[in-house]
Amino acid sequence: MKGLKKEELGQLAAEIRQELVATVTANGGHLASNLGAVELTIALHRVFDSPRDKIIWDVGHQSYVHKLLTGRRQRFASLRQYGGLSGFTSRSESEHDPFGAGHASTSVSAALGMAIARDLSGDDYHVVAIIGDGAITGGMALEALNQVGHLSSRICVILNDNGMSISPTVGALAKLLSRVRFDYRYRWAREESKRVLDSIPGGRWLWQAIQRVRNVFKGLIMPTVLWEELGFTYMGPINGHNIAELETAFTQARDYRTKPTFVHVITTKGKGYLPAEGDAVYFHGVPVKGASTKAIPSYSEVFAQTVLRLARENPQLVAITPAMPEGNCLDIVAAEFPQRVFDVGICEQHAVTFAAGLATQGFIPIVAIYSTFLQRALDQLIHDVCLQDLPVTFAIDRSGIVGEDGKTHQGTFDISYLIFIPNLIVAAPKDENELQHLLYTAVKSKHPMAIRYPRGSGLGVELDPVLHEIPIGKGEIVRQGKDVVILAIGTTVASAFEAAQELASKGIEATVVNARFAKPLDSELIIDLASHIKRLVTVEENALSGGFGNSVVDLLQKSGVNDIRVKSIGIPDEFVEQGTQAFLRSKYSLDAEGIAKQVSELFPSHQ
Ligand SMILES: Cc1ncc(C[n+]2csc(CCOP(=O)(O)OP(=O)(O)O)c2C)c(N)n1
Repeated sequence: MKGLKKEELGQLAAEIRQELVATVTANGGHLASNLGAVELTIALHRVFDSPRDKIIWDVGHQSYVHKLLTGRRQRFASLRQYGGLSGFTSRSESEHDPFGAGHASTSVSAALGMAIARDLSGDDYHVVAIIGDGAITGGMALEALNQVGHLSSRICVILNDNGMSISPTVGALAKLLSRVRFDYRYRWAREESKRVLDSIPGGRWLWQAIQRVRNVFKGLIMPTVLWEELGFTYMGPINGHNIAELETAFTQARDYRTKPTFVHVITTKGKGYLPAEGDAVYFHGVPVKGASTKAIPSYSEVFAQTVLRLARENPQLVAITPAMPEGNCLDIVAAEFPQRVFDVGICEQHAVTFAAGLATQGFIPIVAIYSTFLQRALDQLIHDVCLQDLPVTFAIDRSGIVGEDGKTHQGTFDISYLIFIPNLIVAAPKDENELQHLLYTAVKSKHPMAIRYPRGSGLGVELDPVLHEIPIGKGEIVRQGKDVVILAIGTTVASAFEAAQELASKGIEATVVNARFAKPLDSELIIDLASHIKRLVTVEENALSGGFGNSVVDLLQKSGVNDIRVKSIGIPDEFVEQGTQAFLRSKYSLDAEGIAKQVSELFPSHQ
């Protein structure tokens, strides 16, 4: 590619876009972000020398073009499939991915680490971080920029500014950037005016006078001063779809050796594919072709509809999302209560402590957050919410296996990282109807409570019109049987129930329990059943280490119920690959067939 003539690059960009649209509309994935980064990526690879120079993509969701240009074109059709190319950057996938990602706002920290390592070992490569205007609002990115400015290390930060996170980027920084984008459009107008003035007598003098006045006010009208004050040399704004302009800016940044550089590139999300340009929010992450369009509402939809009902009844109820108002459907609530729904940006830690602050003043905050991203805010959860026993509800979406987003996004750790926290109630509904009752219970509970639910449609059960409280720490028996207890939590209850039907045909009668709460456990029910039935299987879509099953075993040991056989089904000590949810559930024996097989192994005579 480096050898291509300048006039051939437009064709390359067009071919890349064709390939992106063809593959991503089939496999699902981040289409709009990649379409917007085509020219930027081409220019980057023409100016920098990967893998010697380190190119670090923040989040990694916009790295598809980089993958196509760094030897992964042949495998591109396997994007996001089991065993295929990751939808993010991954060190194990290519030497051109010096840092793996999936979660936002890590690139500048990683880049700084590499730059310092380079300097300490006397090497000379370049380190480049490419970060979006959404990801740069994350606290970690700002912490890193702060240290880069302090150390004045030689790194290049490229801001890929398209005005969008998944939704339009929010926050004061976003406003500042949009002023620059405005100025960028203004610059085109200015160039046009110059051309016109140059063509009339006296026009040049008039132009110079206008420029002098403008320069006096430059600091005021150009908010770029911020980056300079932070210790960077600022370049931009650059037209992110003009390869020549990009190459010039990147070359200057590469060759500037005394200070960190900040190149501000303006791009259009979805560029070159009209449907995506028109609806960048939908095309941020498109579903797999042929994905179910069942009329059954998703768990996220039922969650949001319930919040809406509760918000109508209680003016103290507020909802918070760190940058995912579409994903968790809080946009439905925001449409009716714009003042009571807060998109805080990609700022999970802040979201949690912000909720804690609201709770101290008698408000009832619901933090809607994906399981994988709540990992970021563990200390805020412990220190700011639970230690003070503040009534914050955590609606933990995308818990368990999420599918094609893979290792960085699976929500398989939350039970483990929640149940050790004092004061916190941890629940998981067996279906979408129970989700609404648990939410109702949580906002009434006056304590911190976490409710985990999975990605995708509910089971299609009826939704009770009247909400009621569920007794905290109480499970329910959904099927009676004398041979074995299957103690399931969350959506595994439905699969356990189905498994029990299958087992009955083999002559094994199972009691199935919907545990509902991972903390507090329904100790009375569990001890009673275990001491009578003597065979117990726990099922959870969570890591086995520190999970629900572990805590049940612990309970049995502490209660002296020893003479029973216990088996735990869940995720072993590994990161779960990408693949369809159905495939992965089957791989880990979390579907009905797998559960039935695992349970029947406790009955050798019935095999
Ligand atoms: C910690 C974390 N929170 C949320 C997300 C979900 N997420 C993925 S991409 C994205 C938006 C990123 O916006 P930006 O950096 O501007 O990139 P763009 O897609 O607009 O190019 C979000 C919120 C994430 N990956 N990581």
